[in-house]
Amino acid sequence: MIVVGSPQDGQVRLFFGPRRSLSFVVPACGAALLLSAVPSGPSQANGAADATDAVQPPAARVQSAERTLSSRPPLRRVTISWRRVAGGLVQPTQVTSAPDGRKRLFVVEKPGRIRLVRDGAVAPKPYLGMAPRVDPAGEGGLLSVAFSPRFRRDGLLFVAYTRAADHDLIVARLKARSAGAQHVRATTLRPILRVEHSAETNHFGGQLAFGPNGRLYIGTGDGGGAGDPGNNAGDRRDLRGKILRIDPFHPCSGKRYCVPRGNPFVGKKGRGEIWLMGLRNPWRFSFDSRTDHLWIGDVGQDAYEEIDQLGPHPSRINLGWSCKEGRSTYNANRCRSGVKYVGPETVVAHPAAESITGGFVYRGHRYRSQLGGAYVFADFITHRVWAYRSGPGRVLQRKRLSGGPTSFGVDDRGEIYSVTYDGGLWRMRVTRR
Ligand SMILES: [Ca+2]
Repeated sequence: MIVVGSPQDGQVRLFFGPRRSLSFVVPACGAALLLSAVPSGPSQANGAADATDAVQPPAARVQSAERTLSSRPPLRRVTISWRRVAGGLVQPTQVTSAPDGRKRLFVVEKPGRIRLVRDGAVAPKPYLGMAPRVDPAGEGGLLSVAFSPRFRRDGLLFVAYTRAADHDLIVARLKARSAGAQHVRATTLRPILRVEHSAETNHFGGQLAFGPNGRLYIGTGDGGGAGDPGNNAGDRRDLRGKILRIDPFHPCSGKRYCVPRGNPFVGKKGRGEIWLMGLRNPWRFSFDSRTDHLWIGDVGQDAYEEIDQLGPHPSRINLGWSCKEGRSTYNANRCRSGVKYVGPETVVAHPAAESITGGFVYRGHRYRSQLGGAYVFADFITHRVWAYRSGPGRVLQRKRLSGGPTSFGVDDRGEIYSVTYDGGLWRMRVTRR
């Protein structure tokens, strides 16, 4: 998310700081741009349109999920703005809801808390407090929560965090006493999966989301540094630089989860948990609630920020890194003959974007006629926001959301929210021009 290269390589590195700001910046390739990375006040948020548009067209191979686009107004006639719902959150990394109809939002805070928001009010007592277990160094911390699809009945939720001992990435299960509880005790936490990540404090990935068939999908970064020095993303024996897929509700073979039989490396050489490989730092992915397509924002290295779209049953599972960055060859030594690398849905070239924050396909009701089926995403550093449609009706636009959008989420009704690193929670609004 936050790292763009590394100082060892004479590139740029940004760290999350202990306070609600970026702690330092080492400009190497664009100081003017980096100045915009410093979170600023909410007054600038409902931003002005940008003049240019560097997003590239989608790869021809991608089948559009949107077949009725031409009947919808072009996105260029639509304006997205952001209404501040709450502030004072501490380095929020995610906003989400639980499938329980209670109209609550949950905001994950990087230092190790989850806050409960209802009707714009942040509950003073955290929903979950687990800071002693978390190492918030670098890009680490408490990075995601996902509620069980049967949360109403089982009260189970899952978190991803970097653990205090060695900042390895941990996926753990917790149990609420009841679905309506205002607080979940950290003592109910049970780690279920560990991903080695002790060498570096960047590129953790760390997103959780339930997808089709109630499987838990887990995004992992390539292990950090720059250029994937260990070639982890391309290694099918390594859990880093992947989207993993597990069944976290049943134990198997001495583990607290099972590997679904449909995963590509089951019965083959490679880790059975792997669903997709060849990712650098999947910083926020989501499923289209209508089509089950998986949309991934994969943070780029030097040149391209990437959006990937995959159907529910992708037959090719290597997204390219570190052979490819976007559609370009990044490191030819990492490219293997016989491997079919799946190209991105679209890319945004630097410096229009520097650290992509993947979003959601809009399936809410309120703005359905204007924005239905469009993918909304942003850039953490440049603060630009895009709405995107693939296929013949593809149109793009940019609006800024200042403060550093780290994540998007949807409420019970499918309306889109964002959290910004300066502590803001925002609700998306759409108007016709
Ligand atoms: Ca890629």
